[in-house]
Amino acid sequence: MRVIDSHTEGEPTRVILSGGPDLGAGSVAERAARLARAHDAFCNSVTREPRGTEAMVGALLVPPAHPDSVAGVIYFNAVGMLGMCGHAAIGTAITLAHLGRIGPGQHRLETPVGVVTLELHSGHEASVTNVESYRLHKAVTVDVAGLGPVTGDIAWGGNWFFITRDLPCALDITNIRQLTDATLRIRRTLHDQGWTGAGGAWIDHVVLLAPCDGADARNFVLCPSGSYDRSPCGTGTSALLACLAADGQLQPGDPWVQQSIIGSRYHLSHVAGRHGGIIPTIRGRAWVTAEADLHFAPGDPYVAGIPAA
Ligand code: PYC
Repeated sequence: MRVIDSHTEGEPTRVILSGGPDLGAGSVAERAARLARAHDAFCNSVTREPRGTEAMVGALLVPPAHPDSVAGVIYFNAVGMLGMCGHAAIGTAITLAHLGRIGPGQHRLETPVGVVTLELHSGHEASVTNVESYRLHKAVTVDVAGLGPVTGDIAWGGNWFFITRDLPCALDITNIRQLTDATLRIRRTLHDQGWTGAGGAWIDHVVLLAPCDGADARNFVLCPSGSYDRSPCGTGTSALLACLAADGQLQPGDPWVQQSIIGSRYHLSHVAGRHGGIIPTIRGRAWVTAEADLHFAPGDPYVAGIPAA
């Protein structure tokens, strides 16, 4: 299986160029549903140890449904599918540029939740214009064991997020264990109390937000696998901008700088969406880290990855 690895502001992406399953014809959403239904072992083998890591996002390139798109892509992590993925879309842009498949300018990329636009800038920088993002519920309060009441918004940015400013401790890299534990509890409580995204979707990401010197905010983001986002989370910050716009705190075109828990940054802005939400654009940097062939030797007991803890 031929792959190219990259990291976007610290968060890893593995683009699968060949050796993935045949998902047949149809929209990227239909092919993502087939991947989720029938190809667990493939996804796990790419993202889980010993070949992957808990933070790894796989990006399976598929032929686009429309000829004017540069590619279709299905994002997944060590526990399942992602609708969209901001850091991995920037990683995909830099990888496609590395392969000579795109140059400067704008390119359509089909994802299971809609078409996004990639724009390659100079050097290692790219932008992704995301799907329409919106807030579903404002100021939801849940009583979390060991933390007390936690209030936040439930919003969509290509994945589902709970976004709160109620912090268990400082958003500092030395507090990763405590932040992970707190956000896992928040996520479990939301689930136990019946809070979902649209259509009953699992709220699988939690964002903790704090003021920040030199940026508009700093975040810690819990991802579905239980790992944290090393980047400032493109879909999470899209969901945040949707909340700020809904509250009148951010106007179309206003710049927003989002810092991650490791100190890396995205630059964002938005325009109004067609359905009452916003269309965010996320700008960040990515670097190719490896071009490799993954091997799956007969008899390897961990050929489909080590089961998630
Ligand atoms: O950048 O959207 C993102 C993302 C989601 C999960 C990890 N990164």
